[in-house]
Amino acid sequence: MRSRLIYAGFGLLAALLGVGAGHLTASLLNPASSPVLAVGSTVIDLTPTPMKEWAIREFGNRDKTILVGSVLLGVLLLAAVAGLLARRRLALGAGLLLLLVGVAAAAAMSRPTADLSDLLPALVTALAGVGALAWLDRAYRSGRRSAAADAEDAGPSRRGVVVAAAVVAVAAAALGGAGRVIGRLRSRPEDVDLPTAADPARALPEGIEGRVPGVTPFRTPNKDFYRVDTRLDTPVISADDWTLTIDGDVERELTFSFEDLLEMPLIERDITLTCVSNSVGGQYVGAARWTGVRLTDLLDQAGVGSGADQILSTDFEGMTISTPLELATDGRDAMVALGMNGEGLPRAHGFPSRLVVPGLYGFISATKWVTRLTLTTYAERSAYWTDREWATDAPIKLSARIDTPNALDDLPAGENLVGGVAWAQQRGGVAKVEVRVDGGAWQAAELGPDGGNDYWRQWFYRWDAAPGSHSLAARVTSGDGELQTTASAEPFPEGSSGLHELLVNVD
Ligand SMILES: Nc1nc2c(c(=O)[nH]1)N[C@H]1C(S)=C(S)[C@@H](COP(=O)(O)O)O[C@H]1N2
Ligand SMILES: [Mo]
Repeated sequence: MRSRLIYAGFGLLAALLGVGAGHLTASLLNPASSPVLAVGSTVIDLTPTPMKEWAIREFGNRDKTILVGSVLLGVLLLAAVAGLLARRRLALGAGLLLLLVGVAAAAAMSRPTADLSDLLPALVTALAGVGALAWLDRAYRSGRRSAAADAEDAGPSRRGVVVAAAVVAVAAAALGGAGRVIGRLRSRPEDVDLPTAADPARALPEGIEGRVPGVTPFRTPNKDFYRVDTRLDTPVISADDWTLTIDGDVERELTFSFEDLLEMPLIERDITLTCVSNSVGGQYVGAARWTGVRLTDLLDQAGVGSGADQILSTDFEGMTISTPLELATDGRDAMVALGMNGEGLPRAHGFPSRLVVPGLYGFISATKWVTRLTLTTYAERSAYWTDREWATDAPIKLSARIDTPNALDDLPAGENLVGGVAWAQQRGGVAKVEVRVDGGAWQAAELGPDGGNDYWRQWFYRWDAAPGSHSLAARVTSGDGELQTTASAEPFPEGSSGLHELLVNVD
């Protein structure tokens, strides 16, 4: 019994060492080829849409941590089994470990831009894992032999096993830790000197977050901006190697370098981005100042043919997003963005360059790490989320969110500030926000400053609260006169709707 436990532990340690060594190798070469991340990414691609939606709903921003954690847990369970097999015959246990690494290698190689060097992390994982298992097994067996030879004194030899196990554990932790540090260092943002925009934005007025505690800041700092994409790593792309190609149904196929784009006239705009997976009251929305080249400036140079109805954008690794050509070129401030809040794009948000199209959910417009814009038709080409049954035409639905108080808060009786943000991009912006208490009459809230029609607006309402339990709801009316619908819808397939409503207690 005890030797079984010990061998299961050997399997675990060997796997941890392998994963740590593989992760370190990948962090030096290509983060996406890390065995655990490669398996995780494949799982993301293969997961059916309803399950993905469920995970995003249940786990929110932690969905990826939970996915990677589950993959790791699965690997460790199987590694324990490999340890048990090694107790019978080392070759059996090593065989199972190699099988696991083989799956990871296949996952890493199945990525569209994979090359042979992406096999290296798996190779290192295999060597480290099997090597550690063999070494632990030898330490155990030689301990057993010397214990049998000298039954009086099994101490030192048992110590041999403990030392070997400790060495492997420390090495695994050190390698994994080094991999993380290197990964973080490499994904530091590159310095970009953004030229002054030829067409700058107005100065953004000061928000009301200082006066109304709990209200979301008027501008989202880059480090707090929500992140949604299909990746588990943060791509490290050098601006010097990067190019953007415009092809498909165009008169001239064009390719721009990062420098080329920086030399073109830049526009600067305040735009609120929203994810289609945002549930009512959710956090997948953020507001930033974007700097970039107007999309139509680039398309006009290329000369768009008359047949196209779709811009199919492709990221550096072949992930695709489709945008309705007509909407992207109808005069709105769609851009190939190079800057976010006065800096180059953070790597997590698309460095060197991404698309930003006001008024469309990110999944049909906001391609990060974009390298290609192909003018084509919906009949001819489909994109990642279209293939997963999401809508192709998805304007952002207008919505009001209550940031403060929080649901189930205990509030003092008397005046309380209810506040939040509301958005109605490409619908004339936010003209009115109203608050309803306990299903009563809608009351006008006070609005924060105006950041433009594509930007969200803060709001607050002075509520004279009586003791008891109360429900609060908010709704927005756009500058175009559209009132937010009460009809509730799930994010799939074209965005959530309904009122953000919550319960609070007043003492
Ligand atoms: N290359 C790439 N771009 C992408 C995605 C992606 O998965 N891959 N996700 C899109 C989605 S669904 C949204 S909502 C926005 C989010 O942008 P952010 O992470 O900068 O907030 O990016 C879009 N661009
Ligand atoms: Mo999204």
